Amino acid sequence: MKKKVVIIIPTYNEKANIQLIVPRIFAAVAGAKNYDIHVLVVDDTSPDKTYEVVKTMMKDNNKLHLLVNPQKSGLGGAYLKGMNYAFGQLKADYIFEFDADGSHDPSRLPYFLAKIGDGYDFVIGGRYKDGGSIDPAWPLIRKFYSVVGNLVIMLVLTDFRIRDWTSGYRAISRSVYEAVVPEMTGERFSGYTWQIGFLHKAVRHHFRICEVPIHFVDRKIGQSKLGSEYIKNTLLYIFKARFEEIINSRIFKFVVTGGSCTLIQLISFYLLRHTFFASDQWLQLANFLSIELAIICNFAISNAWTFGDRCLAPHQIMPQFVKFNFGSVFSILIQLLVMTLGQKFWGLGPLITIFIPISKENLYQLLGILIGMFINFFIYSRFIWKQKPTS
Ligand SMILES: Nc1nc2c(ncn2[C@@H]2O[C@H](COP(=O)(O)OP(=O)(O)OP(=O)(O)O)[C@@H](O)[C@H]2O)c(=O)[nH]1
Ligand SMILES: [Mg+2]
Repeated sequence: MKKKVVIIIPTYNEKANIQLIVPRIFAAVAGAKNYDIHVLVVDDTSPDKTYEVVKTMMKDNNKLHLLVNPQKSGLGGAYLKGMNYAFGQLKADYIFEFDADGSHDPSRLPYFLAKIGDGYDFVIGGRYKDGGSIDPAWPLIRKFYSVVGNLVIMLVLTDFRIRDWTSGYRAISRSVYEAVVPEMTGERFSGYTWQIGFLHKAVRHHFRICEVPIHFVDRKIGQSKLGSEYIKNTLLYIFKARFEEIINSRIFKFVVTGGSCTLIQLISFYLLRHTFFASDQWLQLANFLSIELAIICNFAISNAWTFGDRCLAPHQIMPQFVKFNFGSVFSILIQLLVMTLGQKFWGLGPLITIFIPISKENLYQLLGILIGMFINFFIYSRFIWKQKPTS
């Protein structure tokens, strides 16, 4: 059966452009026999009455559709409504994002379709891929924004596989739509940030994404709707998204948990050594007790937070805690060993005063903790909070 493809064109004051682009699109895909191709114009009640022109064209083209928004809802708002309509009422398998202004060359459409045929979920028209280009006549400032913008996005999101994050020429499958759109909530996606946000979320869902080279032509008719808020919103989005990713990453949580427990261990050891266990014969016992306290805290925080997604059931807690202690045996032994070696070769005694007097034993302890930490991460993630088998 033929796959249904809906090419969504958001328009705002594109009366002259829309008349030219629609026939060019249908001509370009006339040979694509495996696809049933439709065009959906999403117009925000343009003052120039773009929608009237579309209505007239629809009279002799039953594959041309129109959605009119009573209010201007921005590029993202238009695409959201367009996608809901295309995948809903029109029952599309794929949609395209496509500009009305002639910047996107319809003759590239078959290349996108070929990639869809190869099983890709997301095909981007890439201007910076080998064979792609931007319009040499583009004002320098626009080139700068586009090139530097893409570079900043790649750096902040630390993803260099995609070269053109801001391209508005794209093919998107139903499965991407179903996974990504529920996450596209909030005011910040109503404008041009839609493009970056949508692609970023698709990347993080591990969809199959590729780029086909395109030549980007500057618009000849009408005005650009790109505003300065685009830069501000984009920067806000990428930094916030990356920050959220980092603080939600397991390695970050592991480091914070480890850091807090290290602090608990250092403080409790210090307090023990300055109170009940001041005598040097109690050195290793104080060391051991502070290690055990840190282990208990580590277990509790890890279970609730670091490995919270694999949180243990109540009946598993005790046995796993015992296992956790056994798992920490290497770390405990290393810490006791470092302390013993330190005492043997460099002795005990004062070292430095940073607000409070620090002794050599505190340094040995810290060293032991750091070495033990590396071993712990490996053991915890392999044996205690094992990844649940995927069904
Ligand atoms: N429905 C709707 N369409 C919009 C809106 N803003 C822009 N568009 C359309 O989105 C497409 C891209 O907008 P452009 O202004 O060309 O933006 P651009 O291509 O990034 O910028 P230029 O290269 O300067 O043209 C065009 O077809 C516009 O008519 C909007 O608020 N609502
Ligand atoms: Mg444009």
